[in-house]
Amino acid sequence: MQTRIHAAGLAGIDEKLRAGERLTLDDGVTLFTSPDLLALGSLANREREKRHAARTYFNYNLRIEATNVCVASCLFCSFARLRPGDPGAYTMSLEQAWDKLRRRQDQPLTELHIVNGLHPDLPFSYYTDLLRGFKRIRPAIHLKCFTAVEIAFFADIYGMSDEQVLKALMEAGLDSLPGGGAEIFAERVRRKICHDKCGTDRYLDIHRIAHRLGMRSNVTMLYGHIETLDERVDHMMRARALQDETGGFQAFIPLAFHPDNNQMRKLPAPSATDTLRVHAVARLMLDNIPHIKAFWIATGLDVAQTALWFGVDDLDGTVQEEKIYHMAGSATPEGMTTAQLTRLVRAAGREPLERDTLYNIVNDMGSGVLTKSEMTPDPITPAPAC
Ligand code: V47
Repeated sequence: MQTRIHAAGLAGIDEKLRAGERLTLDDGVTLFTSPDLLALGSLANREREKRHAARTYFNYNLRIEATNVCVASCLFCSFARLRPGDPGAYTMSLEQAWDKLRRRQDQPLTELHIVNGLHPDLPFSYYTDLLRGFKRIRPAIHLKCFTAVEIAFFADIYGMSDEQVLKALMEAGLDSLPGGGAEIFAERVRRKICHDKCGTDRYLDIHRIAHRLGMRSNVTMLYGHIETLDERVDHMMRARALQDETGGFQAFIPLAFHPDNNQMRKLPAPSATDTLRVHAVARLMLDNIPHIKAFWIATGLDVAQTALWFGVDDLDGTVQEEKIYHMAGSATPEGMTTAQLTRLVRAAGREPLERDTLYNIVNDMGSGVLTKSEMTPDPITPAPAC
């Protein structure tokens, strides 16, 4: 492989990685443009195995999208409907939303992942009651809810600061933030594809505040549309810079653009090799974010499985009832069982572990790696390298 890495023009980057040196924007672009996918993959795999050996994480989670009414007009979105009453628009009553969890009492769910459209008419109490109700039904469930874009929207329409919104939601049961809404941080792209929602600085600041308040969060990147390679690497570096400050990001999640039923439908979906490259480059650039997640609903199952050799150590979870990607053309199943995820990981020659949202191991799937130290969550501290 060393010969391949040299032939691919990646010897300098290889040396930097071996020396524990940080990669630059130019290095990231070089990685993207190097023709040898396997050379790139082997570098990313080395970094992945240094952190996680063969371990591959997933969790038992359920999605709830309580409303798709949304005042924003993101060009890539197939899920949102502008006004209540528009064809396909829906808003669940609190009882309807809570029922989604009640009906799964027999399932060992550990996480509820909730994201919504930006609904102009609901009161703030809808969201706090929503969280309180879920905790009443299942006190131990982890509530990973509301993107930074939703937090900014709540602050603006309910006349609160971002911090006040976060504190009020935490008081009602919020445990962490998902990474959605990041899209591409470069202002050029944001202006074109999502001009009327919270900008990059505010997105990052909301995560900064959430980390300061003791929550963990994720960060995503929507790729495969109009962004340049420089803009992809710049996006990763902005996430890396905030992680240097706070240490609160758990996972970086590249999200493959899906073109069905939205205003960018003329663009092709990103290829499998592009998807493998993005995940591999993310592993190499993001030396301080512990996990690189392949969201199998977005990548497809086969590519997610292959990505386990291209820097990825996390497959999200069972992801039952996902809507955003299925409305945009994802052909993946509506959800996976832990047995199916386990088989998929083992078939790739990796070691499956069921985790909770904070990466405590809840089921070692028979591998015998469950130890007390792995069950203790890491405290949040600034972590320049992991
Ligand atoms: O922000 C919307 C993306 C995101 C499309 O934190 C699209 O664990 C592709 O954030 N094609 C929401 N992508 C999903 C999300 C997420 C997913 C998995 C795990 C986590 C986590 C968060 O979905 C949006 C947007 O970037 N999106 N429409 C589309 N047509």
